[in-house]
Amino acid sequence: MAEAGYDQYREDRIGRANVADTPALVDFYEDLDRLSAGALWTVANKIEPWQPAPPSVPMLWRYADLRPHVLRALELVTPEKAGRRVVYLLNPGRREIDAAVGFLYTGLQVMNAGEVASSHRHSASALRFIMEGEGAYTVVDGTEITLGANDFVLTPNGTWHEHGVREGGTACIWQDGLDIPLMNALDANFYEVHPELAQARTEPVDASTSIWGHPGLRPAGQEWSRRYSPLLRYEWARTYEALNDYARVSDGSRFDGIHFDFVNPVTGGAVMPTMGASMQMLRPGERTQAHRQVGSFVFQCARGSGSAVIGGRHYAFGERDIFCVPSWTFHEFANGSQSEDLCLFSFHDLPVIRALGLYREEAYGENDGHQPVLS
Ligand code: 1HN
Repeated sequence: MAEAGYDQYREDRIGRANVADTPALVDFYEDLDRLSAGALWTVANKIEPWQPAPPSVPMLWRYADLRPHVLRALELVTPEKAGRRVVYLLNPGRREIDAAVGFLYTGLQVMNAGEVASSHRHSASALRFIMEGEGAYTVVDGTEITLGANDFVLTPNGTWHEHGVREGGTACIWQDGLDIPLMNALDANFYEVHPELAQARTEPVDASTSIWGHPGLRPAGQEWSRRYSPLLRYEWARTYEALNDYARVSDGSRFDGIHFDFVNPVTGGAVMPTMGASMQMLRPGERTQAHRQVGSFVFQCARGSGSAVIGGRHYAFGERDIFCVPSWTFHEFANGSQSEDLCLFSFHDLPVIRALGLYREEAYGENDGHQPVLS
């Protein structure tokens, strides 16, 4: 559970109704409760915080801790029986909705060479960030997509999708990110198994990349009006080249360093209606200033190592470690290495926050932009 320092950090943001219990009030509350009703002032502190007061706590999940258990799952269950063979990450403040942070779910999926996980579709949007292994692929709406380390891949809501690892490949692990808790909170989730278990490949392998994956070039005459990006894979080699190219001419953001959003090439907007994703780079020795945003974030260290201060708590992380930043929580990053760059992949719910007009951000105003670290 959250430690005392962090609880205080949360408590300080919550307003307080100030009605003391009397015997008459207790009677009153009991009468209301029997009618499935309640007095607002008894819950006002909980449901009307002055500012977002997320039940999610900052978390760091170390890959070195998780990986042996992810591999253990290979021996324990098959994709046929399990549907998807995944170890998911659970925020202690979000147990009841199985979220990693806010209304975002994340997990580590593992498949062996020659395995397939059957096709399904759902209202939830999904994304993948590839961690290790050779030969993985996913099939999204008739297109097979090759998955390589640090590739970012979309499985938009409503699309049929299945995964596998080709014969001759190795055990593959990737991070899944889904808006499942949000879909369930909205009571909007539908789920369907493909009648054939595997879909027909109606397009050539990696067709979406060949058509839509060229910066500054839009395929003439190709219509696209769906609410998600037609580009389904954002290849690491190109992303990394872009980061380095940007870094050559700019210091980027004081909060995020060299920072790109993955976007829908048709609209320039987020890749899916509910979730967006980013890749950022901190140069050797770089330290960012703290800010906070309305929105929940899941990060994966894609390259290098570094540290973060999130809500006053300090975390040191290495490659493949995953951490989260709850909404409206100050966070800052540092790359302590003097020779290696640090790259952070992240996904978030900002498309929802922005669509509802709820986005805000604020810089940490004191101490040159750096939070005091809580004991
Ligand atoms: C899902 O469809 C996948 O397709 C992975 O690989 C994880 C977690 C919850 C709901 C659907 C996948 C999921 C999921």
